[in-house]
Amino acid sequence: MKEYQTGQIRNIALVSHNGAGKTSLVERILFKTGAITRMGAVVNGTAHMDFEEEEVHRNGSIATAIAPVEWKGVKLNLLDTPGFLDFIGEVNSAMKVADSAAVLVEAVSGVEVGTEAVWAAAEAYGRPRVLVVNKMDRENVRVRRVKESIANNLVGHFVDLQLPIGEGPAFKGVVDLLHMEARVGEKGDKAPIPADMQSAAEDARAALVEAAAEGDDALIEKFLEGEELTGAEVARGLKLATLNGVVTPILYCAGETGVGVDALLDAFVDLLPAPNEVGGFTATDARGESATYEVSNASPLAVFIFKSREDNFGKTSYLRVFGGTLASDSRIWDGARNAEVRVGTLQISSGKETSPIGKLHAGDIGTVVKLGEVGTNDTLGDRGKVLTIAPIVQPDPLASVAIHPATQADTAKLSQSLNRLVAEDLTLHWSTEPSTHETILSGMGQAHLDIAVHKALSKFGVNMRTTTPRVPYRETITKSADADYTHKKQTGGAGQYARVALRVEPVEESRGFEFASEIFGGAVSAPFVSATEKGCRQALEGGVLAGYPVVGVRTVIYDGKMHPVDSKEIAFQTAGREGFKEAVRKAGPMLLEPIYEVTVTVPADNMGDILGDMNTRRARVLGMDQEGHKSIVRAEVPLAEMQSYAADLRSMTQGRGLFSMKFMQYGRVPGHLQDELVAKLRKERETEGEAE
Ligand SMILES: Nc1nc2c(ncn2[C@@H]2O[C@H](COP(=O)(O)OP(=O)(O)O)[C@@H](O)[C@H]2O)c(=O)[nH]1
Ligand SMILES: [Mg+2]
Repeated sequence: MKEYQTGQIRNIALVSHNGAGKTSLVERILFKTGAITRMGAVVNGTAHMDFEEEEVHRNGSIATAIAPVEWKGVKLNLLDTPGFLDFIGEVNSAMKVADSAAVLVEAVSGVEVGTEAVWAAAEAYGRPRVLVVNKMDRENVRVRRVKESIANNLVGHFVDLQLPIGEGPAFKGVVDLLHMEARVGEKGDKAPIPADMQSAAEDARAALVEAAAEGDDALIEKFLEGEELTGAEVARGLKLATLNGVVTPILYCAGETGVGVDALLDAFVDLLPAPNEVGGFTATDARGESATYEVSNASPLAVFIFKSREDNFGKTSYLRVFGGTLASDSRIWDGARNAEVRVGTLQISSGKETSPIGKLHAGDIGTVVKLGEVGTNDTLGDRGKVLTIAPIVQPDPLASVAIHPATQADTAKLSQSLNRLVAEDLTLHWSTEPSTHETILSGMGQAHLDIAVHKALSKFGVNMRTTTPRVPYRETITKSADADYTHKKQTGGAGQYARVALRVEPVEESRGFEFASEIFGGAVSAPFVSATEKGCRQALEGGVLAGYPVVGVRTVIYDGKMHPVDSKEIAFQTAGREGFKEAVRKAGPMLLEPIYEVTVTVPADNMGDILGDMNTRRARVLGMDQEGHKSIVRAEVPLAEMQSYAADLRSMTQGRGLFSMKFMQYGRVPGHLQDELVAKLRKERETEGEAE
């Protein structure tokens, strides 16, 4: 592919609820623009944008793929994102590098929960957008109904840029209200407006002109004075109104059949902004000062990595040039690591196909292999003028599994392959939980985690089994207590002797563990006080109830006794450890559990069910809100009650509910549940011990 100047580029994220037809639309566009000579299809795994093994297998997208195509001399970088909510991370990264978004709405089902989620993402990034009513050819399409659904569920000022000619299987084309002409058939041939649509088209045109006037003060003045706006003024006004988000134009097409697609591409070129039309990019310099720079070849070099992908050939970095130009076979500076990075051959990627390119101009998107340590969210630039672009903001994880490598060989490769998985996907996290000795993989939902586990096998050859993670409980005390403990071993060989008198006191759990000495007169020497503390700390790792870490305890050693020969550090460690346990046992020990702040957004009709269900989860409702047709509930919920929430919420709301959760604090397990829970956890520990 040739080089394009900044003004000849459009970076457009295609976003929607799963299955609205983004990948099929891109396939059609690739075909229409001559990028491919045979149309593939999502359903049989041959769509060019669904090339990952998992995508072919599932017949749907799980990752963002790029389709660079040329239309009317302009390069459109179409970012085909996955619609499934588990992969919202891919939508966020696409939004980061897109200058606008095309939000697809399926003509029969209308606005769905995923539409609202991607709408919110576009809003969060301030991206101007058009709304594309797609699959217009399906049985049972009712344009009136889909427009109602848009008006009821999305916040915006929507205005028809087109009128559909026919609906359902009778869908033949669109009336372009900007040029007042019809575009019909698979090729988008120009034709006169059908006679029976003439008056409707005139009315719709009037509404469009009014909306266009809103884009510019001079135009609105002219409009209000009753003067006719010229065609060029309407086009310019509409572009500005769209850019500022005061208007969202609606278009109609059937991506798979191609009807309406020519007019759609025209609108992408004419209405959506080039990279240098969106008000620049913000970055911080080496001194930490933030400023806005023009997206221009003349600006300091700023290359942002928005995606990394590994396969057998190594790592591919997907990058967007925000400022300056980036040339193949050049050197570039990695400010974060203070190191020079060699850039090999730059590529233009279309799905999995790549072609080399000599240079990328400001605003363009490309890929390069083997950037070494460089990863997603890094900004590369000039050594003398390092700029940093803010990282992509990703949501907190919603689901976790415990990972168990299948064999010894898998264990050896586990952490390396987990590191590679999370480097590719920033909504995926892994850690080891010390209190349960489990390796935890967290992500956006069960499907997300299943796919990650599958990828570990297919890409890195690591086989792992998953289970529901154990809740990382903690233990604490509820009152003060004392212990006077003597450790004595004086039979045969060298003896051991230590006596310690300890007091444990409850303190705020966040204070963890504190240790103090109130020894006066040298009953226990300083090194043995330290040894005692060491012993107490050992005991913290596994509490007396069920072996979970102990927090919120202050320990005071206030007396003790040494033996002139048999006292040694190891003896005081033992006495400290055992004395601490004894004191804790008397201090009303109690289990603590992690509490999360959960936010649930559902259609208002579901509010009652959600609240009722929250009651069964030991939740404490913090607040309720109404936003349009949506109800929002915020509550504190113990993690133990949230393990299957994604699936439960889906069934309570027919998939129309969304939730997020964030760790808040540890809280006490209610008294009436303690004994049973402790018994259960002890049993688990025993079986775990046997298994090892
Ligand atoms: N009738 C009809 N079906 C379509 C159209 N576009 C896509 N589909 C079908 O809708 C399903 C989902 O399409 P896909 O492109 O994977 O949607 P995506 O999830 O948005 O990428 C597939 O079975 C397609 O064959 C269309 O324009 N008309
Ligand atoms: Mg897709």
